[in-house]
Amino acid sequence: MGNSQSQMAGDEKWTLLKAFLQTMSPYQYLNSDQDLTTAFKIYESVESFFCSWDFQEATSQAQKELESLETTMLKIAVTGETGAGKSSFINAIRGVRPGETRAAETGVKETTKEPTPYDCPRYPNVKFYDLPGIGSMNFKPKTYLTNVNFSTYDFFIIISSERFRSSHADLAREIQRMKKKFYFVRAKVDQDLENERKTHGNTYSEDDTLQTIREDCRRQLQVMGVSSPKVFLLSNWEIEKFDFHQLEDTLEQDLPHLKRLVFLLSLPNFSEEILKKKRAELKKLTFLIALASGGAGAIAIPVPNVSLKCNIQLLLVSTIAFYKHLGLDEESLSRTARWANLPVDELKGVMRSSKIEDVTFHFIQQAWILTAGNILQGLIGLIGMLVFAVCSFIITVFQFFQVVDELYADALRVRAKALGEENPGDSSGAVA
Ligand SMILES: Nc1nc2c(ncn2[C@@H]2O[C@H](COP(=O)(O)OP(=O)(O)OP(=O)(O)O)[C@@H](O)[C@H]2O)c(=O)[nH]1
Ligand SMILES: [Mg+2]
Repeated sequence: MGNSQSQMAGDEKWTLLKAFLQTMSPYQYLNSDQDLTTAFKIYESVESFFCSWDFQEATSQAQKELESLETTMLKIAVTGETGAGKSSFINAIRGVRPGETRAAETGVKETTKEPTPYDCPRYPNVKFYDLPGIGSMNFKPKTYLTNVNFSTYDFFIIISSERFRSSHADLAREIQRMKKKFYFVRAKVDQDLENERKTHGNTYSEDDTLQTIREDCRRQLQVMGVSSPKVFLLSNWEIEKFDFHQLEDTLEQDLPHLKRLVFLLSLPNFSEEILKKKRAELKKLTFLIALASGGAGAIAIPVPNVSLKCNIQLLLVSTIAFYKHLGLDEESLSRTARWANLPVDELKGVMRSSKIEDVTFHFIQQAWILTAGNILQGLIGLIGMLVFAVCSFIITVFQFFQVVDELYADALRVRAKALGEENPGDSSGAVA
């Protein structure tokens, strides 16, 4: 089988693949041209991978990549002056409300004296470290950074509020000198705006005030020798406003591949943008899972007339993980329900996917056989030309694409319900 595949000319393969994917579109597993193009490209590279390498080699590489995703750690240090809003920020970015069990303690008197790690509820491998306040008198950035063990962190977020202080720039410069990245956050801008409004009455402009603060922070950092500072203005009380999501985007984009993914998956599902990004990343992950599922642990699946193999256990674990990533597992739903002050059953009531407790080995196997049936039916005439391993791979990809789309639509419905938006059931229309 492998030989006939490798002998096929490039154009012929392309035509076969196109025909194959076009057969798929009536099943609506692919949602957009972009999905199709991505699928084409990935299929091509996977196919050449299968042809030029040992299949076991390909699957074990995919398995290793999935394992490293499980073990990738991300440590984010949050520092800044005492009382600036560091702990409040750590709660806000993790989607945790003050007073919850996992919340960082906040308050008007100095509360954080030791670096304290806070896990992300959905992803314990992502930790925010609440560092002690830097104070402003005789601040020695070098000693401070040594004391907090600076080298263990992936990057720093410096939180300031009210006005710029030289200690901020001293710290930023020292972080850069130690070859680490930092992001400068001006918190409590809600308060700044309120003060400006009271002072200037009718002549007050929110945009102008924000621009002035932003420029002032940037200029002062640069004057004190900090190069290309990234400055974000935000309120820990109103994360939908100002630069909160821009900061999340920037952190995500600046991280290397696996850390980027774990950071994104750790973010709460408050914004539709985050959910959309998660959906795209989970679809990409699908290709890895499909590749890995053909290796160790793969069992014969009873599909009529074809000998296909798949590691259903891996698909089961991955499907359950996808519920978690999209906030649809029992624990996440309970947290969202507490956050929204709603009975958890009301959130579950808007979901249309299978209940997580029904997702069993048997359930996944049946779903796989069903997808295989649909796909193979459309492939009569072509099937003989495909490597069986590639067939199993494609079936898994399409099954998971469907799972991701269904769970994404549910995540939108749950989000809408939790935010009190009307007709949450209609949110599925947003799936593009
Ligand atoms: N208006 C407003 N108040 C905030 C914001 N962030 C924090 N606060 C308030 O500022 C005070 C200090 O916040 P914390 O988050 O405890 O500050 P901290 O930097 O962790 O303080 P220490 O741990 O003592 O160094 C608290 O009363 C918060 O409620 C914000 O964005 N806007
Ligand atoms: Mg604190």
